[in-house]
Amino acid sequence: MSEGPHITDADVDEYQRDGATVVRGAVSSEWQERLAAAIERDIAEPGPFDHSYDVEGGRFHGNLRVWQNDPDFAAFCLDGPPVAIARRFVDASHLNLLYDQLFVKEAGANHPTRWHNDQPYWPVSGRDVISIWVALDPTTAENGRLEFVRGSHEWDRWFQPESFGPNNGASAYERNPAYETIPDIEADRDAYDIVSWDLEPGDVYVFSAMTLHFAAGNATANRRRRGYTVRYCGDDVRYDPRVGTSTPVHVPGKVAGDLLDSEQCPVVYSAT
Ligand SMILES: O=C(O)CCC(=O)C(=O)O
Repeated sequence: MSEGPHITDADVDEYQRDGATVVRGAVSSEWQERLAAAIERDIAEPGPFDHSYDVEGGRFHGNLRVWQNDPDFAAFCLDGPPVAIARRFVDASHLNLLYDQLFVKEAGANHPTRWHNDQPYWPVSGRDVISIWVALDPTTAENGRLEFVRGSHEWDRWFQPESFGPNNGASAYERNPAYETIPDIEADRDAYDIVSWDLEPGDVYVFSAMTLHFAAGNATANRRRRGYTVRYCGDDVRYDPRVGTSTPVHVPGKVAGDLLDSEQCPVVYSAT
């Protein structure tokens, strides 16, 4: 495993308390170059879970499980910096890769990533589910930095998944009666404790799967915003294919209560 970036106890405390934090300089320029090239390969010839769309002004390139289609994404997810980062933030004797995902907002793709928390979309239960979002470009309010509702990972509120594309709100997800409709956070921002950070290339956001987050559209004329997220699960996580979860993340052959260990969700760290 590659040696990880410097992460302090205060960073870990912030993640545990607020549900989100930032690690500066987490991904070397060599890794950034490999990821940038892999992103261009996926844009030119997308893997099977492509969920890209055009909005007025620009294109959004989204895809997931891209590590299964490209050796550089695979090396990054299985043995690269995010494994060391996840190990530092999650107290785990066993870590599985859940999946990875591309979020490329080209200049002018001025469409927000709606407020949501991730875990309602995913067929997993447990608390130790962590995402590491890698910036490949300077990421600011103008081109769609991520924003988080501080502490929302502790609310235990499961919001109904909705689609993210231009048909925002028209759900591609089955409705789960146990989930609630998400409030209109954007219309009432002052009511929430929203935190955000600008990132430089190689910086990462680290956030819990239950933390509410959002990203504005890319309102710039000439700055891309390439984000690449890798997601891991720790000891307490089990397979839980609830109604409303995202089909591409389902693991064939698994039933509720199973460990995730599989070709799709490989073990990236084990203490034993
Ligand atoms: O990059 C974005 O716009 C959204 C990212 C996101 O929602 C995630 O990584 O879970």
